[in-house]
Amino acid sequence: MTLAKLDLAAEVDKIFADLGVAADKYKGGTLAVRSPISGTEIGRLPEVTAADAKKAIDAAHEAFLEWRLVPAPKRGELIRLLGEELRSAKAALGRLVSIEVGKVTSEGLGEVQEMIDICDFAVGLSRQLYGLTIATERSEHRMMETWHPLGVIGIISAFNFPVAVWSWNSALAIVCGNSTVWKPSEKTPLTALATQAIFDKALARYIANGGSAPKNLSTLLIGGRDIGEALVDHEKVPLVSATGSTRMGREVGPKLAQRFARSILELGGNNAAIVTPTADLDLTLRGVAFAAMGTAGQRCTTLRRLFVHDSVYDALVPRLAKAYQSVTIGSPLTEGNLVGPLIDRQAFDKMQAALQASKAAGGKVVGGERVLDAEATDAYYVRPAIVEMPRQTDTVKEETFAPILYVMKYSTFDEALALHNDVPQGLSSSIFTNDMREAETFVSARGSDCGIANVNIGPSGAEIGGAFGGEKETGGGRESGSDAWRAYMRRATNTLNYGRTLPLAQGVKFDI
Ligand code: UN1
Repeated sequence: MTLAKLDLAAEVDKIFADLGVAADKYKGGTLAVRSPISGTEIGRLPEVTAADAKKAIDAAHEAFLEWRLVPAPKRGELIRLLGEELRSAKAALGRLVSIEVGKVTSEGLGEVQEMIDICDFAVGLSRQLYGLTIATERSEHRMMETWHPLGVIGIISAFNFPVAVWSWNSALAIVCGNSTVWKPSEKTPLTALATQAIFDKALARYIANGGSAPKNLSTLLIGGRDIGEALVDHEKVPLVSATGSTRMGREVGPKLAQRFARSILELGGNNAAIVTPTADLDLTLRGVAFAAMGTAGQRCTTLRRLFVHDSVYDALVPRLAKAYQSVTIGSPLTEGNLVGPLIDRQAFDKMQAALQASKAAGGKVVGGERVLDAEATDAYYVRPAIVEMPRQTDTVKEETFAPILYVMKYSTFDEALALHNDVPQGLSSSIFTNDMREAETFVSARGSDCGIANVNIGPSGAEIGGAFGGEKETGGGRESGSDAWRAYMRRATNTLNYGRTLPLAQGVKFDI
């Protein structure tokens, strides 16, 4: 069957019917959604206005005032149920991710697994929101710190991880005692709607089991840019976690700072890997192939720059180019395909422009051409491109959200490190080496300047247990594991005097 003839709208109907979502939630509205698999319309969602958004944020604030009083382990119980609901909906939601974003089946399912994983993490965390007890300089005093819920957490997410990023933020925010308001990408509102329905099921079970939770604990707002602005501008939103382009971050960051609100920014990446003389080339080949071509090059963590040592260049790069020519491209719903479509025409145009610019700068391009256009004129499948570059040009230093891997030669390790860090972005990075000195240097203070630095695995596909995020133009935010939860709480330092005298700190005297 040709791509254009796939009845994806019918599949969407079936998924929503199973999740109990009424058709008027995703049909007959103004926001049209197309599946990148076929380019055909699969939904038309009603949108809210900025005024509705403001009211919804006020209501979320009311929810916060109640939810913060529920003990954290009880809040964890809600997220435990969310994890259970996600487990039962994994196949359906994973399929919907594939239909709406174009991810191949295992990656669509993997995205839902990432949601389940963060729920498990957050459940444990709900009993571990620890503060310190600190030695005081005064006798019969005690000093400690306490972590309190923060307020309404705004979540602005991107198309490429349409639901996992919501869960990283929401699972933590909710166990931390906050309410959340979510503005998903306009390209992927259907998966957001499905996720909200799954959350609502968990909430209904939590309440049926005797749990207490306010209305409007988790709110989904479907709409355009003005909804994001409402979140950024609303005084009752103390933290906005925003994933997207550096351009978006440059607008959102200063606006939040202006009103002293916090931000977690997850912006562009321009991730690189260094392949050294001692690298295991079979492993490198597989690591590079997944990191550069997986998700059709549309992860923030996608591998975009490869620095290969002179001595292994000819042993690796032709093999890699061959893998680029033989990788299976096609419907992500067909088992065995590894590369699905780009999200839309704009992504395709940007990819072509970057390839043109790299050619003009002396790049040698393999791949990059559009394929399967005869089967679906409105879908944009491309052969991933591998581009041998004479040097790291301005085009290479930009993030193009498409499967383009720029390959460059190096001769000394220090030169490779310098090139590696010489870009504005700082999300993820890798080194392929069996030389302990190189590996350790790469992850040391003078090595990779990124938030994520790996050895002998590619830069993409991080687990949720670590903190996720990056430096420089990537925005500095951290989400997911480790102590990223602290961003969703406010810290109070408490000093308690259980004596009968009033010694002042620093030996100050004030006797009246
Ligand atoms: C993103 O691309 O926005 O590390 C997030 C990874 C995934 C998350 C990517 N776990 O590639």
